[in-house]
Amino acid sequence: MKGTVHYEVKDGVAILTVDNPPVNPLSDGVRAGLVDNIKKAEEDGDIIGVVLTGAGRSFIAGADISEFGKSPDGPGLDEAFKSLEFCSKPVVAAINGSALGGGLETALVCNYRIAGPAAFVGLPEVNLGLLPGAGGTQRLPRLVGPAEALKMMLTGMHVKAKKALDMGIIDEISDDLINDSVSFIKKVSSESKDHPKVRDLNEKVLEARGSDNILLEAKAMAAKSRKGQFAPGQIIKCVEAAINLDDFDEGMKKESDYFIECLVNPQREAMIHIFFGERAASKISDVPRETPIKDIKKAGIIGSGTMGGGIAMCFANAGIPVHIIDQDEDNLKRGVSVIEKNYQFMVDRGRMNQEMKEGVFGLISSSLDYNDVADCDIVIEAVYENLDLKEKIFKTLDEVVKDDAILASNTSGLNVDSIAAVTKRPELVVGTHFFSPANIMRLLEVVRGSKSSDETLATVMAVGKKLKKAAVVSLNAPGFIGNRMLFGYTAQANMLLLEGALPHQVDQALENFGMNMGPFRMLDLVGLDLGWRARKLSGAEAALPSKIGDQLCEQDRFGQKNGKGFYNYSEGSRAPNPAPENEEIYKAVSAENGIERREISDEEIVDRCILALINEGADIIEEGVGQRAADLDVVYINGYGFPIWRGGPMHHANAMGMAEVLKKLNIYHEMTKSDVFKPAGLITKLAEVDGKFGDAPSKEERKEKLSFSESSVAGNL
Ligand code: 3H9
Repeated sequence: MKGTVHYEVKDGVAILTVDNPPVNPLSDGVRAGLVDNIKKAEEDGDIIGVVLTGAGRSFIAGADISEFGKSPDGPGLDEAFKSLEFCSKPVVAAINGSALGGGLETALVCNYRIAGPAAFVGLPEVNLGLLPGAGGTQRLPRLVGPAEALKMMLTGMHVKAKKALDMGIIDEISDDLINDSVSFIKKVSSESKDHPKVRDLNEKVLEARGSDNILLEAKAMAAKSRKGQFAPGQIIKCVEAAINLDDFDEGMKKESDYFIECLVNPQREAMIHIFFGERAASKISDVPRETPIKDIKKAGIIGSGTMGGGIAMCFANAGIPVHIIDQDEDNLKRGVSVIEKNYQFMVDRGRMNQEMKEGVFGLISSSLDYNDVADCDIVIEAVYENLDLKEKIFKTLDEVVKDDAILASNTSGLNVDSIAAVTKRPELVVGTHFFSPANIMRLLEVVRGSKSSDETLATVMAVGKKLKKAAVVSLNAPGFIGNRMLFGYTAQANMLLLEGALPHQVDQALENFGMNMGPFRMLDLVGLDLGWRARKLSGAEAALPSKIGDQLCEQDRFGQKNGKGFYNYSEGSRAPNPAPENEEIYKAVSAENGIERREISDEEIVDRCILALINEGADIIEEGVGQRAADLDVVYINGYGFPIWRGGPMHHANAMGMAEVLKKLNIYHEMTKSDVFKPAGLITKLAEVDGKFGDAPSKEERKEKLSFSESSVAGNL
């Protein structure tokens, strides 16, 4: 059994400590421990009450996520919660750290809640495709009111102790949690035999009865921020039951039914795959866990443009002082004022207060002198993509920055080894590919140079975690992971346009599939002219998929930046309007290239674009450029708008079944004759054995992969 609950007695109070490192989930051993120890406290006539707390930095991080989809051993949560809620002696939840999901639900079945100053609470089940299924949807609305409860459950937000106190989720904050909880028990048990139960507090739910506003607002919120997800609707139905049903236990029954529907929905498996995938991605298979990590006390950024400014904000937000260098005073002033405006925007939106803004903005300094980053522990170069310029900067940094500092390049595709080679410390050089806007996008591709040391990699992964990024390692190979996959996806979108589809049809089909933004809206946002200008300079001919984009540029249609591209944009608006005037261009380019336009179904659009991602992803895994299939899913969800509820492209392939993936690839290969659909070796192998991406390779295969990856990277560059 996993986890346990310790029992000790202090001044006649039983102290129950949940111990299931590192975050104390409610695994089978914990549930059994709760039932046994509450019984023990009940049976001991000298015990006047119970304090429930957690060992280490967490109170209880929720149900054990790894148990979902299996048949768990030991007593269920229901039994453990009943023993707490109906204990004849008062029970205080002494919340020492995170009380999330089933953890907060545990605290809600206790009579009282006292929190340490660093504690935080939340019901983040929605992020796992679930709803709070241990009474959270029925008890939290009773405590804080249905509107606040819905906000917490639909966002999954963490609420710090101070705010939780203001909201009424906890009763007190204490610096001396256990002693104060014991004194609290002594006080309340001497005053009364009756102790409050959240299930009996009906006032706030009754107030909401008879008005639909709260539920309608929640539905609007879910439709906007959780498009395509199943759990939010279920959560709202649970709260509706809490508001409208007189009997608490009937509400609990509804919650249980709706929870089971979430549990068996494929979205739950997909989202839990990403939860564990993000955590697995932070571990590098051949870098030992005990590798020392450098302490990053100060960071430097070279370049004050959009990327540099965004990265600086990430460090400041994490409480790490950061110094920005630019070579141009006007650029620097502009860059710093953009950062200030971004923070002000957050203040205006109520996302931070003025004092917090001053605190984080105060961590950012700037100058024109490279010597000012000499004492930094990490310096990230974030200038535009030009190898000569980056090499020049790295030579200077190598001279001025202290010898043991890490030097990182925020490149989206340049060769990190070439950049490292100009320094005397290639082992301290890596790529850190942030995504724009860096202060918002969660993805961080960490590019492993051939000489990057274990310590450098482990440190940069730890920095990624501190900056709250989803950090994924890629070998130093063209396009790394994400852009290499994107290439085939956008090429297919463009080919579909050449073959007869229109941009809004392609975008709509992929947005209906769940993509955050269709490919043509994305191309308009990025700008169509980058490749076109480069080709004009070099005289290179556009490849077939780029021909329409280049023709649009010839007509001065560069995308959102000048109000027209694949779509038209009204002044000051980012909303795409159809551009029927482009249709003649599409027809002409198709005809010039001997392509007969035809009706194309939405199914074909989705199949071709998504299969292109999957097929390229399979090669990336087989070459060892990405460590594991789930890493690619983490990349695509956090950097490219793939729907989290489908679990990423590789998980989606697993859900389709590898035989089906192979069948479809063969059909489109035959139809298009394009190598994009020539089934990857890994897919063919997996289809033969009814396997899945992510099936553990044997030791021999892993060894083979690692040595192959080294040669393939060298060959690719
Ligand atoms: C639920 O409660 C459903 C109920 O309503 C109804 C039931 C009927 N279970 O994140 P970290 C592992 S659903 C199992 O790196 P941090 C994690 O995989 C649950 N394992 O640490 C990792 O393992 P490894 C609702 C868990 O300090 C290790 O712990 N609760 C669980 O950055 C460390 O995790 C949530 O959604 C778990 N519940 O952050 C909370 N939680 O070392 C989910 C973590 O092998 N958890 N692990 O890679 C979190 O948000 C963060 O882990 C937390 C700590 C903030 C607690």
